[in-house]
Amino acid sequence: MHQQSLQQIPRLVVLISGSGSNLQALIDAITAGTIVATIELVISNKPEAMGLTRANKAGIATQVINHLEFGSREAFDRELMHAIDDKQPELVVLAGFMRIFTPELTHHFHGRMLNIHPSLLPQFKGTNTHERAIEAEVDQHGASVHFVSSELDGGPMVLQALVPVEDLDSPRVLAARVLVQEHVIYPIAIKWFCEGRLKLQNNLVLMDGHRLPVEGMKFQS
Ligand code: NHR
Ligand code: GAR
Repeated sequence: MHQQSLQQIPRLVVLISGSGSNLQALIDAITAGTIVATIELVISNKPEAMGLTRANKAGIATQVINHLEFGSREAFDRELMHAIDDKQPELVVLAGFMRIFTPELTHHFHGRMLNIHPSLLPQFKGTNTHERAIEAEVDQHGASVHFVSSELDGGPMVLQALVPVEDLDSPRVLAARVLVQEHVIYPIAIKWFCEGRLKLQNNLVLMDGHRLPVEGMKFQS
């Protein structure tokens, strides 16, 4: 029997900074019934983020916590933690969120915060991943879903999508090709978490009770 029939419907809080197309993919999966969960709140650190409009259209509560209004990362993170904790979510979803967290926040949400990063980690941590992948002339690029830890883009790996780099790719074209795959794998990983199939235990990723390889599962469409 699925966990969902035994327990409450999982509550999610989603953090964004921009377009929110990964948020949209999640909203669509919930609307379609593929994922059984509720998005309790969408938080953006940027007041102008397009993702806020997407949330509003879907009838989801939104909140802006503008990092520019805080004197330190610690103060920003404390406000963020309070806003998230207020909703008591089972899972916090980073969907194009662009502010690095303090260890205090990552420890607080250990095992219940997922991120999608636009590269095949551990390659190309940080920003401008598509430019750097083209510059490095790699054949394979992609996206990675991982649990968030205090090590930037270094937390335990869940699922990776492989995307080919073509000869004449610009960063924009490559980013768009990767984004299509992000919209496939992120809802899958979130679904697994919501069903209680995906867990972090003793800093190891467990899927249906089995340990995953360190590079996570591979997804190729
Ligand atoms: N925080 C921690 N501690 N660990 C992670 O793994 C995190 C994290 C916060 C965000 C997302 C990550 C990504 O997927 C993420 C993972 C922002 C930056 C960054 O350099 C890097 C990685 C990620 C998010 N941010 C700059 C900063 O000073 C600001 C850049 C900007 O505003 O454009 O915070 O890529
Ligand atoms: C996505 O490609 C996501 O992987 C990346 O930003 C884009 C957000 O798109 N995330 C990061 O770079 C995190 N630092 P979206 O707002 O349309 O979901």
